Amino acid sequence: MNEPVPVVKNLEDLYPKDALESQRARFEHLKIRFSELYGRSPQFIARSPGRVNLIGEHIDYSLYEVLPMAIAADVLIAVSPVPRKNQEEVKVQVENLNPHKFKSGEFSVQKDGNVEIDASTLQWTNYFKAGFSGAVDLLRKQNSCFSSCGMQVLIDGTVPAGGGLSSSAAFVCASALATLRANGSDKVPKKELVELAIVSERSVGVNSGGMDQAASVFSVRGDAVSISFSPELYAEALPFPKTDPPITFMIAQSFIAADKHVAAPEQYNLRVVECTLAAEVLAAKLRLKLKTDSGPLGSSLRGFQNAYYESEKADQRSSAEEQIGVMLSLIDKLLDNSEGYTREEIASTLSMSVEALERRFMTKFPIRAERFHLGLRARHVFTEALRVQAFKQLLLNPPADADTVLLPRLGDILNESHTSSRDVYVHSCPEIDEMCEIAREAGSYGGRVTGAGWGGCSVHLVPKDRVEAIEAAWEEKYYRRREPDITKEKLAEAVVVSEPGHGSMIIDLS
Ligand code: NG1
Ligand code: MG
Repeated sequence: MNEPVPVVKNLEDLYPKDALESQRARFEHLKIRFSELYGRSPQFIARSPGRVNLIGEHIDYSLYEVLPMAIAADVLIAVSPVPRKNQEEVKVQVENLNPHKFKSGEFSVQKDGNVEIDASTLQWTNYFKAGFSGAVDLLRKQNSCFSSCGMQVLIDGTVPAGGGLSSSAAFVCASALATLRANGSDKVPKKELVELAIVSERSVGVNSGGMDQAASVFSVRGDAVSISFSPELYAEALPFPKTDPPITFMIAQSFIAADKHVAAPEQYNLRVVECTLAAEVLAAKLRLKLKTDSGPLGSSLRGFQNAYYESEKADQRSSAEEQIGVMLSLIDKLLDNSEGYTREEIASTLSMSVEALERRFMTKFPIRAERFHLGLRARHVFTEALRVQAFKQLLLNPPADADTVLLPRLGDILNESHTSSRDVYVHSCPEIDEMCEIAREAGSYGGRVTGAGWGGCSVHLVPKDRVEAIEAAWEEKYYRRREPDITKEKLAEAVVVSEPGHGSMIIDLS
């Protein structure tokens, strides 16, 4: 778990056989463009993949376990370090293989490593800067005199942006890894990389949890990964049982852009605030003291569960599932589910002023909402945490009959998760709901919105022999209705059957 990010020379270690040829061509193209741009060859390539979350949606920032897997789509960053001469400031040049979509950028780095990030504007290079700064901070903690070298970088990303597959985390993780390696760290511990990428991404995006960065770094080819956050970050490969028919996931784009910089971030940050306030209100009502934890706002529903089970009120011996069951009965007793709470009501329960409440929970990302649905949001979190456990147990101890027992049960859990996302947490959208319906009618075992939602992607567990039928159903009933002239290429990108891919790596070109 805390082994270093692998350094490889051969692409065979990285991609499945059938993808090797096209990946080789892609790497060659990146190297050639690099030499054309900078007049020298790159020294290495840092790579980090996107992910699809199988189950455990919007519960990472409440510090409950999630089950994602890395996908084949990834971010490659070709790098040539530029040595620092004495005290001069150095430059970092950032170019993208697709310069029309991603305008190049250049920034200078002072000796103290300081880099300015203007998070109020939508610049893709901010994500590079975020990873860069996080890496420099880490190196300065290890050696207070450290100053970064300059860098020339060229980036190629294949994870669709705003599609719920976590292009941002792939980019931040790859940027941080590239910076660490450029500055001589050739053994980058995975856990350190993840922890710094989580904090870095919070400086440019939203108050996110840590699932995406952990999935991008820790994943192992062929397996899902179970990621827990309490008492501390921990990741473990979760192999899929070999079944007949084999477990197959389809990922489908809705082409509704869940743009992190317009409506979605406000919704996302509001959910983080609602969950944190649910924890605070529950604790206040039971006179429990919450410890500061790694939740984005310093406390979490999991922190509440821990505090409850450390108090005399609770039976310490209960299993994880029993404990969450108790949490559900507590919210029924203590939280109102109808209208939601006003700021005044919450502040009064927490014995603070509305100003103090806003200062503590709503300053970093301002929130406009008037009502806060603490009961509903907590209900989703606890039931989803239970669904993750049920899903994981089925993978670890699969019942014998895959076709008639295991796969339909897994599918049911995905469907229940979607219903909760749609009705209780309210982070799906009508288009994704429709895509889930269409897939089920065409024979999927079950499916759900994946990632932050409000657009983006859905994930479906399907019988292998239904893949084409489900694809055809989406094409006819969803994609062509929305966009009659949709191209073959766009359709091919819209739906993928992704094998679980490998996590972050360095490809050494020396
Ligand atoms: P997306 O928007 O799919 O990358 C976001 C968060 C995750 C998690 C999911 C919902 C970021 C970087 N990531 O993922 O941490 O909370 O939503 O489960 O914002
Ligand atoms: Mg993201």
